[in-house]
Amino acid sequence: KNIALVGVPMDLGQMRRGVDMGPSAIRYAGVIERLEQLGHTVEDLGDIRIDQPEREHTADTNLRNLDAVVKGSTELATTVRSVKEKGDFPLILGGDHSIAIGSLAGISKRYENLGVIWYDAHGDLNTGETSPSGNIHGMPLAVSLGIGHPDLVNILDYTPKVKPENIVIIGARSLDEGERELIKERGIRVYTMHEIDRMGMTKVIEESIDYLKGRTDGVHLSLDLDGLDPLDAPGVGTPVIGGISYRESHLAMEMLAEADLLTSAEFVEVNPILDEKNKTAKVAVALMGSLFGEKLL
Ligand code: DIR
Ligand code: MN
Ligand code: MN
Ligand code: MN
Repeated sequence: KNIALVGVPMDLGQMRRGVDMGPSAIRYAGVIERLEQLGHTVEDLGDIRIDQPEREHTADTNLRNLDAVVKGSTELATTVRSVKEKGDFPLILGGDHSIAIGSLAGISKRYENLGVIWYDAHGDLNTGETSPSGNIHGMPLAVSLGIGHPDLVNILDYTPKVKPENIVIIGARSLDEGERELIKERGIRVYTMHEIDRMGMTKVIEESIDYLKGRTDGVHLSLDLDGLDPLDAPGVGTPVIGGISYRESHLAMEMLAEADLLTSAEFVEVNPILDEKNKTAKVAVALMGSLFGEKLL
């Protein structure tokens, strides 16, 4: 594959500063070498420019840092769109999860039915009305469905970016009330920790692949490192105990690699300030290895 690496040093979608250093931490953990060893061509496009906002709240909204997030998302969307136009595989490094708004805006333009695998402890399905925090990193999946602040929803001048029936959420264990309602109302497929425990990750991924294969013409993986258990991925801003293990995550990546289903991916919420000796970035890079075909034998 021709992989185009895009860093997004964004930390304005939530309150734990430091996640803007995620792309550096992931590069430092050896992502380029790891993927090149597998025979892929990697072009590092560097980092998207993120403005530092003058004040936290925009006058007409409770969404924190809205203008700066809109601007960064638009720039990311434009970059990712040109990567897709070249036919390369965008691998986007976060940054907090608000960056998925720009990723999906740039990617989905080329697809009639883009599928999305949302690997996360959270649903990221809040709006300004349902959000308990005002943090945009809790909203990107709703925004991509066309639900939320118009400035976010209309990035690159089209909406929605994804259809509810083309989404699979894996690893959920913390959902807000409005998110639960939206999941039920729109019929979004969710494998919570309960299903992962009960069915095993093998079955969860097999079902997800079968489900998406029939209905989509491309699939984006949006992997929030807080989907993993905090014991395995401690360097995240909103850890939730009882998560997906390191081994289960590797299995999931290996199965996705075998299915050759994905057309883009992003790894988000790596925060080196909260981490233990860059462990979480190293985990992210190990998972990317599996996702791009690494095998022991
Ligand atoms: C919470 C946390 N649901 C919110 N969301 C997170 O602020 O909307 N998403 N951490 O990854
Ligand atoms: Mn910062
Ligand atoms: Mn998330
Ligand atoms: Mn999360």
